[in-house]
Amino acid sequence: MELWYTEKHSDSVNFSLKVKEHLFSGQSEFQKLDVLDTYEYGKLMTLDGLVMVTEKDEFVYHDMIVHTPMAVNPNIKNVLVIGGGDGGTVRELMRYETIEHVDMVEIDKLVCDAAKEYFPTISCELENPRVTLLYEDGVKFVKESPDNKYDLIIIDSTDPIGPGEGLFSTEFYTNCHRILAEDGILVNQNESVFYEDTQEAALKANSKLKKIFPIVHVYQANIPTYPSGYWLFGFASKKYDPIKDLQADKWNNFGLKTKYYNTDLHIGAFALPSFVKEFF
Ligand code: AG3
Repeated sequence: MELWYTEKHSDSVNFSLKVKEHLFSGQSEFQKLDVLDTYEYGKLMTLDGLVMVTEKDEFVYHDMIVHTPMAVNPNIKNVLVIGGGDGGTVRELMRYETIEHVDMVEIDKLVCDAAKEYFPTISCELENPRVTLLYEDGVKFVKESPDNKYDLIIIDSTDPIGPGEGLFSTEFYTNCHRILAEDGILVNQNESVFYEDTQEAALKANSKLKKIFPIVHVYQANIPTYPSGYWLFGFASKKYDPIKDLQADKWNNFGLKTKYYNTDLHIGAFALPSFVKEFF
């Protein structure tokens, strides 16, 4: 007998992985969480049945969501991560000795607990003393944060359904803008435009950001386990252009060994295919 996991990527497209073992299933007050061990992608975490991270391709997402803004402003010291309960974003941030503090606001403690238990290579920096982990609603947290507090905000969210919905709202982005420093950068996971199911979310997030920030761009990465594999991130800033202000030499001087990100790829990631350009 074979066991397969399937995520519906559209009404007529399924994505399936052959499963070795179903390791964990839990229900929090917010969502259902499962951990599966798969043949090709190693361990995989799903929330409400949708892939969040796999051991094999998480490096793409976490490299792109962290190193891209860090190479534009290598002086970033104070960071806010919204979501990101698996710990991958914090792990990459902690590689910079220059980062003084990270507040991570994850609504669901179960995500962190499962990550610590089943994904030690991803969650390994969650207990770092430079990280304050808060189990709170990110929407409420940004509403109550003081002005100009953070140099960088990373929105490491789920899709805009269930607990992630408010993290795609105008009110949330407006508060993010207010609590960012004058040279602050916001980066979000911006869904995909390939299938209609995620396209609307991708376009809405971008148009809302454009109404609030003077500089807004999307950039791309290949993440095989997300719908279509063609995934977008949003880059919004009050001051920095992601290409003109790229500090390649400074970033390369950090000497970080990265499996996906590099400063040549940084420039390429903002060069969008023609069909994508038409959307933005
Ligand atoms: N955040 C989830 C990205 C969206 C995936 N969507 C889907 N599979 N339908 C990933 C969190 C990684 N730290």
